Amino acid sequence: MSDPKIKNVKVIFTEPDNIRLVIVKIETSEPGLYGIGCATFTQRPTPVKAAIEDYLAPFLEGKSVKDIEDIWASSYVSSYWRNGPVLNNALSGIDQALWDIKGKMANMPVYDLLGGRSREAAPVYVHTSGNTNEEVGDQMENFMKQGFHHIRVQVATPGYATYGNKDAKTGVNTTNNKDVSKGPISITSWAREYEDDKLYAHPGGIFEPVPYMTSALSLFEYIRDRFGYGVEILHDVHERISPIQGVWFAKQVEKFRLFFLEDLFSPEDQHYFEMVRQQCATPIAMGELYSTQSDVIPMLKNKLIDFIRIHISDIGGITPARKVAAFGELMGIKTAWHGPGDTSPVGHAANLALNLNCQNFGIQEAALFGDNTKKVFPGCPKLKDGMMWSNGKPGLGIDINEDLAAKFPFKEREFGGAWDTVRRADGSVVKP
Ligand code: GCO
Ligand code: MG
Repeated sequence: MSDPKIKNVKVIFTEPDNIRLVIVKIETSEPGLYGIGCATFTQRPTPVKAAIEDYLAPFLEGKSVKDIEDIWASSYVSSYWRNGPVLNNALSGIDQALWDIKGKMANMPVYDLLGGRSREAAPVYVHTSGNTNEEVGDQMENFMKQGFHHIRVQVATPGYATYGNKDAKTGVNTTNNKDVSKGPISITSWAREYEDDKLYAHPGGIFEPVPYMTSALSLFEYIRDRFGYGVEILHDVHERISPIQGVWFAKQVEKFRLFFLEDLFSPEDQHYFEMVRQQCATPIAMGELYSTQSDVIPMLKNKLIDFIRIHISDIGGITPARKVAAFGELMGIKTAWHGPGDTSPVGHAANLALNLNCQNFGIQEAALFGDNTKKVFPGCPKLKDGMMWSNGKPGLGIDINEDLAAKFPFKEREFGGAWDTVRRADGSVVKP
């Protein structure tokens, strides 16, 4: 095999469908041989670009593309202080692009480099959300008709803001609960107005745990009454309730037999999972907020979670993710890599390579990519019959149309596109 060198490392910004994506392209000394990788930290794209262009590119140009392990390890420590979503997304873009190149050089898909497939396609889950239980039920029915068996369900909390329901209008004047038997009346002037013409990663507004838990439990009851217990439902708490409320909620949820309950606690409170384990058998998913491969170790070592929800570019790409997956396999814990719209199609292709290879694959979160996104990324993984399918092409099997990508520059966003602040009725900040 020839020994191509890293000739040029490019960072490509593109926003084909209202989500900012960061892609790394590595061009090699071998004409026509290049690789692409996902470095998408959609809330902070510019520091990722700087970390690559100012530091990793000069550090790597001229090096052989072959030794991904050495490139990963030397880049990881090249900043002395390491980890975190900025440096690890930068590293992930490089890492995934090198795996793409290695697959192309070997003329085989990355999952074959990892040891071949353990399944033909990867089951996925899709998102439903609505202002009423009926609305969520109707969306679910629609997805079930398309063959989806695993469905995430989120519903608005009347009178308050809610995670996962982007339609929920928020802001001071629409947080309109005035009935204290339903929840506290918001007194804060610190919450910002929700403006239709603004692009938000996710609207903020006023969130209250008790009304939220009440509406979520009524949703699960409604869904099980309407569809029975055969279909798999998932729910994301998004770390918004207090630890002890989380313990209580996990017990209430148990009877609805969820496929998994996600982000019940924030990483800062994850020691509470011991309490949940002692009191109920609700399957637990955790990890999208981890920004280093070692964050998950205590959760795997003590069997405190059932599904690893890591956003693989946040820990540095395929190289660390396959090791986390292997550790999970030995502990009987499955993967459920993070994969909403702010994981680029390249990131999904990387997830898919691991999903087809790893014995302990659990489920893959699917994003329904927009038409522009599919055009910018030829080879975007396909969804059919509730599964994500590989096209079997060498490398990650996906490409980027740079000219088209350039036609979708990042749109202006207030505060550079920060996640909007979520507050309690008294004005205090809620983890989003
Ligand atoms: C999920 C996540 C996302 C994140 C988003 C952050 O389970 O898909 O919670 O919705 O909130 O990716 O940008
Ligand atoms: Mg989540």
